[in-house]
Amino acid sequence: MASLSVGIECCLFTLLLTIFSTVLGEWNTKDYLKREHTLVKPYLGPSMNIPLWDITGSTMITNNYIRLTSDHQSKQGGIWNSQPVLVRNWELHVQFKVHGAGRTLYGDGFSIWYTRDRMELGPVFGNRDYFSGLAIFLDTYSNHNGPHNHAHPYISAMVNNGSLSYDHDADGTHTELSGCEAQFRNKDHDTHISIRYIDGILFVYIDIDNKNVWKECFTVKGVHLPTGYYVGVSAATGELADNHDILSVKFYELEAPEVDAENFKDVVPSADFSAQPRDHVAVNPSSWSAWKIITLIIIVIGFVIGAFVLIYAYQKHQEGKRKRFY
Ligand SMILES: [Ca+2]
Repeated sequence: MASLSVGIECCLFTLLLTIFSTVLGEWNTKDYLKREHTLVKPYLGPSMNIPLWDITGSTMITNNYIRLTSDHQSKQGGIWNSQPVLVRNWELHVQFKVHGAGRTLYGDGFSIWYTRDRMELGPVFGNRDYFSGLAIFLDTYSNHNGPHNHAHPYISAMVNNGSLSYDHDADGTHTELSGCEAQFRNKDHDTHISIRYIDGILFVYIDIDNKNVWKECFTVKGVHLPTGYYVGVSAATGELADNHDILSVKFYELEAPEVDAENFKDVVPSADFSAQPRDHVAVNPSSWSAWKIITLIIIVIGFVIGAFVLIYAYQKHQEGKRKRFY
């Protein structure tokens, strides 16, 4: 009877602990909203600019949204936080609206950045190529009819140390870490994306179905990013166009008690795994253990065959002996 009650107490304690930590976890997320990396209404400060954020290119500020590009051809626009991110683990919520007159033809999309450089217009969704850091692309237009087997709009991640070029003609297929299809365009309701980077794992969630819940887009382990980079959002139109509007950017610091963020300032952006094999040959430690296993199997098979041959030879020898006796 005593052990039963101890068991129940133990279960209750675990249950309470779980509930407590869950509730505490949610509180923490809310408590650690970092104002210096956050963009919410009203956008404009007293001096008629956005405190701690800079705009570039075609970007327009209204009372209700930041328009990176309007629904016109050949536009590039961006908005960049001026404060480097000094926390190791974080979560970014971006509320956006992509919409336009095009029914079947529209583009090109926008991108959320965590990069070393900022405020440089360029060919990668309105930002520079050969960037250093992380990009989350929300690509609305499929540029090629080639080997990728997903529809658009398509959300994907790319990590770059400054040496890779984003290949528009291939929709970044060769450099993407992972991705998911997401019909986020021309919605009457709010559309959100969440980018969570915690202990080297990148989680991307979307809330685009007006259900007010996060749905997993993809998760990638082994993503290495330094601290000290900048958050930005940029967009571009080409021959095809769309309005690319940002309604809010909310930055949350996630707890990392044992880690000193200072230790991560010199990390070179890289990713252990990618969706497609890249041109360079990656060192894969698991292939060595695979070879070891194959060698071991060959040795075992060799021994077994050898044993059978010996037994067979021994039996033949015995038979020969017996024949001599008859
Ligand atoms: Ca594209």
